[in-house]
Order: sequence, then C-alpha cells, then structure tokens
Amino acid sequence: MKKVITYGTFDLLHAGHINILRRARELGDYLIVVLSTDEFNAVKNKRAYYSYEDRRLILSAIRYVDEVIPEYNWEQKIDDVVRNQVDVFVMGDDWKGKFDFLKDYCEVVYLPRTEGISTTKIKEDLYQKDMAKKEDKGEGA
Ligand code: C2G
Repeated sequence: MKKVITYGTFDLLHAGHINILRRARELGDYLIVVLSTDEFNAVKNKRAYYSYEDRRLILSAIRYVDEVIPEYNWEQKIDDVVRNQVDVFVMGDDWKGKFDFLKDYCEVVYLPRTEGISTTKIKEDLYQKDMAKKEDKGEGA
C-alpha cells in the first residue's frame, strides 16, 4: 500500500484544500493528514476559526482522507514519515523547498496551489461585506 502524507491547518475548508487532498490521495492508496493542533497554530501565528476537534471531524468526512493525526510542532515530520512508513510527502508549492530534508526518507512532492482562494481571503471578504452592510445602514465601523 502506497502511503501519502500531508500537513496543514485546514481551517474554513475550501476548494483549495479539497484540490490538494484529492491530488495527494491520487499519488497513492492511503492519505494521512497531519492536522495542526490549536496550540501549534499559535506557533504558526494562525488563529483557526474552528477548533482542532471540529477541523478533524470535517477532514475525516472527506473521501480522500484515510487518517487524521495531530501536528504538534515543526520537528515531527521525519518521525511521522518513518513511523507511518510513508512513501510520499505532499504540500502546496507555497512550501516549495522547505521540506526537502524529507527526501532522505520519502518522495517529496510540491503541488501547485489553487489560485484565488485562501482562508485569509475568505475572512477578509466576509469582513468587507459586513462593513459595507453596516455603512449602508449608516452604522459605520
Ligand atoms: N493550499 C492550496 N491552495 C490554496 C490554499 C491552500 O493548495 N488556495 C494548500 C497549502 O499549500 C497546504 C494545504 O492546502 O499544502 C493546507 O493549507 P493550510 O491549512 O494553510 O496549511 P499551512 O498553514 O500551510 O500548514 O507543517 C506544515 C504546516 O502545517 C502547513
């Protein structure tokens, strides 16, 4: 069985996340998603809208995902790859080159990101819409 692994926060799930999960799964027979805990998100200076448990529940419901395990820190990748006998490590190409040290343990693949969508953009768009609505009502900031 060819095992694939990928990492991320996967907050406010969107088409970019689904696209990378689908393509990662297509590189093997089994996909492990290593999901950033709320504590590790703080290390990444990210504040996820959904808790770890909710993000894990949502990811686990996706047909491309076979297993979800926690990401606690930057240092666990080699151990994750070795312990889970992973064949392929996959990340979006915004991470290109950052995890090449894993090439000693498995294949490393960076896939093109899906343009025009991100969790940050979703949050910003919603904020702008909300502000516009308030201004229309004369409520101001
Ligand atoms: N992604 C994508 N296209 C987008 C947005 C995200 O392909 N439009 C990919 C990212 O490249 C990443 C995955 O979706 O491979 C998850 O993205 P995030 O949840 O933003 O994860 P990130 O914060 O990059 O965490 O140890 C690695 C880190 O945990 C990666």
